[in-house]
Amino acid sequence: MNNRIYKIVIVESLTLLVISGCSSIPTKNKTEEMVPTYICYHVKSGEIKIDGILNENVWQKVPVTCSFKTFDNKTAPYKFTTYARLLWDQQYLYICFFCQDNDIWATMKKRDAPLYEEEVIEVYIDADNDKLTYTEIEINPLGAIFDAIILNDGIQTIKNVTLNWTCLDMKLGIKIKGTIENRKDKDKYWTVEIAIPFSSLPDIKSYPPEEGEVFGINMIRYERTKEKFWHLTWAPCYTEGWPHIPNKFGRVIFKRS
Ligand SMILES: [Ca+2]
Ligand SMILES: [Ca+2]
Ligand SMILES: [Ca+2]
Repeated sequence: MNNRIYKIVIVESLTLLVISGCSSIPTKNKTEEMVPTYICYHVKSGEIKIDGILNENVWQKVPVTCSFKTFDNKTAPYKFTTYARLLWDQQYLYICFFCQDNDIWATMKKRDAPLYEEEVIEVYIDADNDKLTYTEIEINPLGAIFDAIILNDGIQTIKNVTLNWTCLDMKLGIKIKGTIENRKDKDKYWTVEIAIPFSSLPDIKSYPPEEGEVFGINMIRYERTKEKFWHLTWAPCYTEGWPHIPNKFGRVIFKRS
C-alpha cells in the first residue's frame, strides 16, 4: 500500500473516515515496541522567528532527531535526508523540519486538501498521550495546511476525524531552496518552521506543559519521486502509507533546562 485511502462522508459537522485497503496489524516484536524519544527544551518567548529559516541560535543548540527512516525502520536514502528539532515556550510548541530533496513539488493549495497524496510533512500530536485522540497537521511545500482532530481506536483504525477543526493561531514559515513548479531542474532542500499554540490542542491536559510531561508525537515526510513513494518517519510505524498507529508515536519529553 503506498498511500492512505480515505473515503469521506460528511456527517453533520463532522467528517467520518472509512478506511479501505488498510494493512493488518504487524506482528509485534521487541524492535517494534521501541519508540524514539526526544528531549524538548524550553526557550524564552521571542527567540524564534517563524520564517522557515533555521538560523536561530536556539535551533542550532538543540540536537536534531535521528535522520528519518523508512516506515519499516530501515535507513532512508541519503538524498532524502530528513530531520526535525523541537522547542517550546509558555505559549507554543515549535517544530522545524529539514528535507533534502532534488525535486520538490506539490500542487495543492487549499486548506484540508489531501496533501498526503503529494509531497508533504506531517505532525501527529497526542498531547495527553492517551493513544486515542490526537491532532494531525500537514504542510506542503506551497504552504498549504491540512489540520484535523483524529479519534483512533487505539490500535490503527480511525473512528472519527474532525476536518473542520483549525489549529488556531498556528504560525508557519517555509523556505524552498529550489523550485516547486519546475521538475526539470535540480532542487536542494526545503525547510519548515511551525509554532503550534498549546491552547489550540484539544486533548491537552493543561498548558504550558509540566516539567517532564510527555506528549506522543510522530513526524512524517512523504517523498514522491517519479518512480517511487517514500514514507519517511521519525518513529517507524511498520505500515506503509498509514501513520495512524498512536502506540508507535515517539515520546517528546518537556524539559525546562
Ligand atoms: Ca526562523
Ligand atoms: Ca521530492
Ligand atoms: Ca490524546
